Amino acid sequence: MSQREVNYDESKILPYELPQILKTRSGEKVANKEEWIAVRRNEILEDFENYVYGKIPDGPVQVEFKVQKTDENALGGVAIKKEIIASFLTERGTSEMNILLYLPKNAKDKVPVFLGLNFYGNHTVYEDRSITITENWVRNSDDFFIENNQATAASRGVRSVRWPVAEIIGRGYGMATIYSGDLDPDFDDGFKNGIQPLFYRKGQSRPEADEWGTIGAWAWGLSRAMDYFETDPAIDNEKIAVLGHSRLGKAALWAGAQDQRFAMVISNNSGCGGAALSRRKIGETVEIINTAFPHWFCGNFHEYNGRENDLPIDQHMLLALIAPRPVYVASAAEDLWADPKGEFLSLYHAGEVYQLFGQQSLSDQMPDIEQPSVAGSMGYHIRAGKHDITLYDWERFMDFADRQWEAK
Ligand code: GTR
Repeated sequence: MSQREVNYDESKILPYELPQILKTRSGEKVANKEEWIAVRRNEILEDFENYVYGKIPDGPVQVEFKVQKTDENALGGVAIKKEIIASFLTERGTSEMNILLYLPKNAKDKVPVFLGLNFYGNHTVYEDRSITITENWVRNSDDFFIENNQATAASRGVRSVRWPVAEIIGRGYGMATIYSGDLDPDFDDGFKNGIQPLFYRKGQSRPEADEWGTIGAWAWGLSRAMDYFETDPAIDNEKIAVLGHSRLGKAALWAGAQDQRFAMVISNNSGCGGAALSRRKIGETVEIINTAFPHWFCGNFHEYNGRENDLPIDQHMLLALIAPRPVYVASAAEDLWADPKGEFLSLYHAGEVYQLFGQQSLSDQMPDIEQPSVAGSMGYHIRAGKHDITLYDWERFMDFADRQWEAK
C-alpha cells in the first residue's frame, strides 16, 4: 500500500511497538513518580518540542490585559460576559487576542472555567450582538457566510451548537474562548502572519525546523489566557479545564502537556497529532497531515512522513505528560479519520504514568458507544455520530469535572 492510500481496515495495521513511557533515553526503568518528574517527563516534553510541535521561543514578550467590555446581564441575566484584550508586545511589533468569557452571575465562590479556541471567531459561538467581530483572516465558508476571509455579522451564533454556554453556566461553570486566528490564521503562509514573526531573532524569517508551527502558537495563546485567569478574582485558576475539538484539540493537548497550571485537559476528536497513536497508521497519517497542513507542526515532524515507527515518541506519551492531572478523551464512532480506537489506546497506555502516581487507570477494554468510562483521573467516551463536538460531549466533560472537582 502506498503511503498516501488511507487505511481504514484494522486487520491491515502492521505490527508496531510503542516507545516505552517508563524507560529513560539511557535505558533506565522509571520506578517512581519522583524519577518521572525529575527525568523522564522532561525527556518526553523535549522530544515533543523537537520533533512534533516545535519549541516555543522564550520571548521576550510583554503581555498586557485590558477588560474591554463587560455585560453584567448576559444570557438573559444569568451570566456576566467579558471581553478581554490580551496584547503581546515585542521589539518586532504587537499582536492581540480577544478572550470572550462567560461566568455565572451570583456565584458564591470562584468559578472553574472551560477554555477552548474556536474556528471562526468569537461572535460565532453565541448569538449576542455585542460580541466583537474579529478583523483577522477567517476561512471562507458558504455555510457560515464568510467571504473574502472576513467575518461579518451574518455569522453571529453560527457555531452556537458547539458552545452550549447556557448549559455550562447552568451547571456553575464558566466558559472562555478565543478565535484561533487571533494567534495564527490557519493557512500556510510561510509564517508571515500570526504571532511567530514577533519572536524572530535578527535575520530570521521563519521558524527553525525545531520551532513552533501553528499548533504551537495556538497552545501558547491558551497559556496566555491562563495568565489572565490568574489575575481575575472571580475565576478559580486552580480549576481551569483546557479543551478543544479536532485541530484545536491537538492544541489543547499540547497546551495542557506543557503548562501544568491547566488542571484538566480534554481532547475532543483530536485524532492524528492529537490523542490518536501515530503508529497505527489508520485514517489520517503523519504524511497526510503534514501534506495537507504543512504549517501545523514543526519542520522536523515532516521527516517522519511514512516513518512513524522512527519517532522517539507516540501520542500516548503526550497524554502521559498531563499526569497526574485529570485527562479526558472523547471520540466519535463515525470519525474514523481520527481513529477512535487509537485515541482510546493512547489514553489507556498513558495510564502507566497515572499508576505511578498511585491512581487508578482505565481498563484496556474500549467502552461501548455512549458508555463513558472513568477511572481515577482518566475518562473516555465514544459518542455515536460524526466528527463534531456536541452537547452530549460537553455534558460528559462537565460530569467529569463535577466528579474531579466536586463542583456543585
Ligand atoms: C481535518 C484534519 C484533522 C482535523 C480536522 C479538523 O481536515 O485532517 O486532523 O484536525 O481537520 O480540525 O476539523
